[in-house]
Amino acid sequence: GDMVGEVEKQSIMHPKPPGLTLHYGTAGLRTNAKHLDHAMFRMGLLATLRSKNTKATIGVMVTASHNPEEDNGLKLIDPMGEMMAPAWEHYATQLANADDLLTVLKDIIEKEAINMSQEANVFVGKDTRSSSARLSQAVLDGVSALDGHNYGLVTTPQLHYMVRCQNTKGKYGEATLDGYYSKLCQAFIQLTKNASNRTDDQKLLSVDGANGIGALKVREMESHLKKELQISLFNDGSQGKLNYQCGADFVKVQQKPPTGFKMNPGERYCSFDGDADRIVYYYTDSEGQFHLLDGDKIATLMSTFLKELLEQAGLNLKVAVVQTAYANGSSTHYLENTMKVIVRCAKTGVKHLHHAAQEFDVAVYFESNGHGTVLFSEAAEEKICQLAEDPNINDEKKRAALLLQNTINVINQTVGDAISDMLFIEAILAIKGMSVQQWDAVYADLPNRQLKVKVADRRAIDTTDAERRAVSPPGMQDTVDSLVNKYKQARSFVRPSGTEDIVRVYAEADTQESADALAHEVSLAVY
Ligand code: 16G
Ligand code: ZN
Repeated sequence: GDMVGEVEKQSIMHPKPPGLTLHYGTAGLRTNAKHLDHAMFRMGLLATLRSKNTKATIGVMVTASHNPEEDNGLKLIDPMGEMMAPAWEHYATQLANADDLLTVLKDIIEKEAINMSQEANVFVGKDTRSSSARLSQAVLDGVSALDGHNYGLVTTPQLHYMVRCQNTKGKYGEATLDGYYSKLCQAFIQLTKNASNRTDDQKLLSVDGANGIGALKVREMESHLKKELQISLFNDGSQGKLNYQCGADFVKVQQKPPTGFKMNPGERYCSFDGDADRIVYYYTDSEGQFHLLDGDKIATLMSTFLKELLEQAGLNLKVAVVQTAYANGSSTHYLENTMKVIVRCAKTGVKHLHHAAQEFDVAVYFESNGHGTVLFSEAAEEKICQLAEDPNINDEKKRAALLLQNTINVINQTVGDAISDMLFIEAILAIKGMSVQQWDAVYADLPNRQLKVKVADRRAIDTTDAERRAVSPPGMQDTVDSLVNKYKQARSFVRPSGTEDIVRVYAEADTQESADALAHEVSLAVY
């Protein structure tokens, strides 16, 4: 059809650098922004095809998340706001690397039997990187959609949200930023009405915006919060560099506050990453000791809150928590044995957790690094709404049902969302009258250590059991097992990184010395 002819002309403006190979992986495409123009144009083409193929709106987000400012990248968003189906990731890689673009394009059209006269609709968004304006224009050049929409600056989860709203005809909300803020903030305000004796101090929260898009969007949202949450914004992009010495990844990896942060003992702090799909909390105690509340602590807080409400509401809905192998053993133990919720382990990467979570009535999923959200099945949502409207129930049930209903509305179910997670966490702490120290004290993290190991070929390592055990090279897992047996409360695993050319080693044990020693010994056993 027309599109192919158009592509021939346009692609001359977006030449592929010779010898460059890109890979569309767990985090989409990501590399130095200098090398991405052709890939952006081509992903605009792919989004158009995906839209015709699904007969729905598709999203394209230009961002490299927590990577340095010099990098950029892109992710495609499927109709319900989830990440693009794995089957199409392969097309993305093929298209990004094709020397003969038209042939690959025609191949995809044929294989997927795409009706080229079908309308396309693509939403495009970008983060605050200096290269994002130029690269999102390249995407738009590739989008030959009749009804494309350029959202400009948005967080990654905001674009996921817009796509879902658009494809569910308003059932999920309005596909505008104002619609997003209204839905989340109204739910937040309703939730906090259930917090008795909330003091002004408890309404204060310090947010590290990683000098990125999250900071901008928190500012935009502020008036919707009606002072029920009073945010002090740091690293708002006015001075510092994106993700540099700040942000969720820095805080999690370094186990310390963003550089230059003056922390007051006992106060709550949180950090977003560069595209605001990750969040971690932290505080210092009266001795000046730093405490991190990561994705595991967040999942515990959320799942406990939900389980208690479902019990109060008398609803027979099961709560599950989906984690990865990196989840601290104490969190898994607490969830299984004290909270008695179902715990599942999924492979690293948000799409795997999201997929596993879809099996349950109510599922909280989080990676330790702070990416996560809550999913409610359609049936669960229906039961909750029915109960909330039932005139014949007692006050306790009514309160629980209404809280659950507002919880559904405060959550962005399409993907982990720092802003939405923050509002939900703040609401839980307010309703429970819980301080950040009390939240932290729910369980104590086991000391742990992560190491990177350089090997000749990381693909020689194959894993099973959600990456917790290696099946090759032969004998390696046996060695790891015998090392683990030397220590108390110990656990260790080895997996090839999906984002770097290295192998990652994780170890935990009863003391930091033991965890360090175990990680070291296991890293020597990797080959
Ligand atoms: C990607 C994933 C992140 C995961 C990380 C692991 C998404 C959006 N991002 O950044 O969730 O934690 O990869 O990296 O899925 P690794 O394979 O190098 O350990
Ligand atoms: Zn991110």
